[in-house]
Amino acid sequence: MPINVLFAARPDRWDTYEHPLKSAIGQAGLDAHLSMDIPADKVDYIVYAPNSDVQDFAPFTRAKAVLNLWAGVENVVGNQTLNIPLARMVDPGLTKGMVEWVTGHVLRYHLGIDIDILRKDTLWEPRTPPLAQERSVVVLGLGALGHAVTQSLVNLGFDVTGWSRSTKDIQGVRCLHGTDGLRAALGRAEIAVLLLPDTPATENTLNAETLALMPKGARIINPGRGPLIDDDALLAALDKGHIGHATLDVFRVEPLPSDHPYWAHPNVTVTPHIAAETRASTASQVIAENIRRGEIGQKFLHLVDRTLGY
Ligand code: NDP
Ligand code: OXD
Repeated sequence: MPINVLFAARPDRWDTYEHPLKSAIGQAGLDAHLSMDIPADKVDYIVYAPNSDVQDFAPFTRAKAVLNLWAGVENVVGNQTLNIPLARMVDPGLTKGMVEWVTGHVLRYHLGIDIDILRKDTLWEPRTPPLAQERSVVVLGLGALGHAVTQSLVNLGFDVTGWSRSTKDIQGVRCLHGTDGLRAALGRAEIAVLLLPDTPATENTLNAETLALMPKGARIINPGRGPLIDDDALLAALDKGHIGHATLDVFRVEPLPSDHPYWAHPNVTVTPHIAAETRASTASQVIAENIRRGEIGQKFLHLVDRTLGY
């Protein structure tokens, strides 16, 4: 009997995923039937996007795991009907995309790319851009994405500090943790990158008190999640000039409402949650590997800790 794999995502994602998923599942040596339409009580695995129609997992009585297509699980982790393992997405393609996006924005701030573009009426005042080694960058979150980002920044020569919940040892990175670690990290954050998950413990990591710890003129790049930042506190810090600029890819409400003050703020760049996307070709291999593991009773990769929320 084939393994039944339900593709529970928005219908427009099917065209992107059907072929790569079928091919990865075949290459993993699995006999599987992949479809968007399988009776709930016949489903063995659920390939899942939190914005799909499936919100009640109770009818999936024989399913062995939910395999999330997204890295972030804040919209599914608390689902009371979900009592089977939940794996989040760690996709080499997504990671590459995030590394490129963050590195690009760090370089944009570091080199002053926005500032140095001359108009006809601006003064011709050449300014030597600093070297990366003179720039302190702090990455909050050292998981799949944060870790990879630190490596890219270290390779460019930046002075990199990372902060996470547990202790870490990453070559070339000053690794800090805990409340004191956050204070020390932010104290040196000329540029801060947020790659934390959205959990009760990370909400408002940047608030009035922690923003005040950052050096005057510091820049913030948030591709993590909107709730990591207290928006009113950030706007106040931007208005005072204490925070020099913020590049925000994620928001508490998306799309960002048209009357939100971020749109009009001269020192805020808004991007539409595009920092990194799950790439079907590489992500399909991860999903197929997890189905293979499930079939031979091995532990799933990238399991979410439901108590920690990520
Ligand atoms: P991981 O789960 O691999 O890493 C999360 C990191 O955050 C870990 O280092 C973890 O610490 C740290 N962390 C969690 N809670 C705390 C806490 N309370 N205090 C300090 N550190 C904490 O996630 P990823 O790296 O894969 O992804 C990070 C986030 O990026 C996702 O959750 C998602 O929100 C966002 N994202 C955004 C995208 C976009 O396009 N904008 C695309 C993809 C992801 P420890 O290592 O000790 O566990
Ligand atoms: C994700 C995202 O969590 O795209 O994968 O934000």
